[in-house]
Amino acid sequence: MVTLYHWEPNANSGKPMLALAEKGVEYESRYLDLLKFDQHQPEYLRINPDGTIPALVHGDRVLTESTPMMEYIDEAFPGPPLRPADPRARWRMRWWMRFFDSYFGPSLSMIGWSIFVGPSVRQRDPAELKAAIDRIPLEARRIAWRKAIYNEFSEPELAESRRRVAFATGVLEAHLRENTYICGDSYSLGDVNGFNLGYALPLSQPERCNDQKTPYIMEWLRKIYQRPATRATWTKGRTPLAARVSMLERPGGS
Ligand SMILES: N[C@@H](CCC(=O)N[C@@H](CS)C(=O)NCC(=O)O)C(=O)O
Repeated sequence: MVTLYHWEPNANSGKPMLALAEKGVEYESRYLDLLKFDQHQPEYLRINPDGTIPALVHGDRVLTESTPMMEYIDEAFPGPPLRPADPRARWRMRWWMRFFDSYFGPSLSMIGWSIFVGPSVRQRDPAELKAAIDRIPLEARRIAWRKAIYNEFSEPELAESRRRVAFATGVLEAHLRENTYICGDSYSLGDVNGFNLGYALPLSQPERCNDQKTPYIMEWLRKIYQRPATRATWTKGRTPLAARVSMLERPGGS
């Protein structure tokens, strides 16, 4: 009844994976290997013509866009609520999800594509890579792939992404100094969203995100990693990306 097409528990794919796990919804997991361009194959384009992941199929409905998809999951299935009932708290959750998706996430993603995605595929046959790029349906994704594969992210744009990551990390730390979770006391989709993009910050940005400079972010990440749904979801990863989560293990496992 529920099928999720996803890549690693990471950035966008991890959002519905973790939301479904928190709700206790069983789903058929269809892993698409982004590095093998599975998302641009005709079988998947019949599900999502944009060729981006994730996509959720629930009965005869196909849902795309990971953040509204999480809200659909919370609304459509029984299980613990993942959105606060109070209007202001819900506004705050959505404020943060917007900030994560439109500001923090794209900057981290550019850095990740330049240091992980590009180098992971670059050595393949050039003609095969060019054909793979030409098959990508969305222009914005074609541009991102081209820059990653041919190492064309410019130094000014990478510097701007690093600046934004530094700024966003500071905003998040300040918020978590005053709030246990994104919406205050209750765990919500805002935390699911933030964890997916930020779980590896202590490894990818060690000079900015660490126990001395950002103790509240560190505590928040460790607390979320202790949740059974998070642990179960991160075992579904197949690349070294997901394995990075183990750095959030508390000393002594408590
Ligand atoms: N706004 C979309 C973005 C989806 C997206 O771009 N996902 C990336 C993976 S994190 C993707 O599918 N990339 C495939 C590609 O660029 O070929 C969402 O939140 O679902």
